[in-house]
Amino acid sequence: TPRTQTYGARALNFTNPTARLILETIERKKSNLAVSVDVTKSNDLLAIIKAVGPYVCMIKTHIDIIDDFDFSLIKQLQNLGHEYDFVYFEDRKFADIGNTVALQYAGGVHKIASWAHLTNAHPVPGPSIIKGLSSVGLALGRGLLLLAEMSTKGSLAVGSYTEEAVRMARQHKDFVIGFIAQRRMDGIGSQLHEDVSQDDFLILTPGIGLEAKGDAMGQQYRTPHEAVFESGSDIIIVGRGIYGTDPKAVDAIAAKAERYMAEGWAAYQARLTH
Ligand code: 6AU
Repeated sequence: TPRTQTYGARALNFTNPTARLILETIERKKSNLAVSVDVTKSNDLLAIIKAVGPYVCMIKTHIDIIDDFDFSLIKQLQNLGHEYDFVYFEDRKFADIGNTVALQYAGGVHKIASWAHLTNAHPVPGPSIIKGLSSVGLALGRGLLLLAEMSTKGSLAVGSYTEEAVRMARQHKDFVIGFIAQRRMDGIGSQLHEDVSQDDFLILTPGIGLEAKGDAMGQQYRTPHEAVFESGSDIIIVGRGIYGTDPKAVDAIAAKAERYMAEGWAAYQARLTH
């Protein structure tokens, strides 16, 4: 099963080019760490990416929180992506009808589909949201994650909602490559007549921290070991646990990234041999 296959071997389980690129990048860099850089100044964003670049397979952005955004930032991001060999995940959390999300994904100020390998969507509108986003992203080789679960206290994405999200993904495997979730979704959302034994989805898990247990606004943290070894997650998403409160402290930020990378990789290796 995917849980005990190497990242490199799992690349062959996917036809989507972004899924393959992510798995190959993880294998090459021996890092299943994605750093979420939720800062509001372009210069801070670039400085943090340079500091953590060697240790990550992926950088996650919220491009709409950048106060001084100018599209020239995108070229700089892409250059860093090539220099340090990682992919971009724009955490846009689309949640509207197909026609609207297609416009939001392709255009506006940020033109997300033109540069982000990966983005995500809430399954709340139903399959039409996948249709809308794939009308833009599929031909570009992009990938989509569905938010099957959330890390926050009191999340409504549980039970049959999570199951339906997985079912939606199974019906659109060319474009939906995985989930934002707290655990593997294997076996969930399968119906008796479907052969799901060959199904592989990437599980990206936010809400990861080694020190804090949560924040003042409902975020909840688990350790890399809990996520990757116990719950079978594939990629840990770490934000404030790495960049802390001072975006200028780049040496400390690099050291933290190295530590999370090591923890994430050790948990994966333990999972493989267990
Ligand atoms: O490590 P943090 O708490 O500083 O940041 C976590 C990041 C934030 C959230 O917007 C995002 O992960 N996130 C998501 C994603 C990635 O979709 C889902 C979720 O359930 N919880 C969560 O924190 O940028």
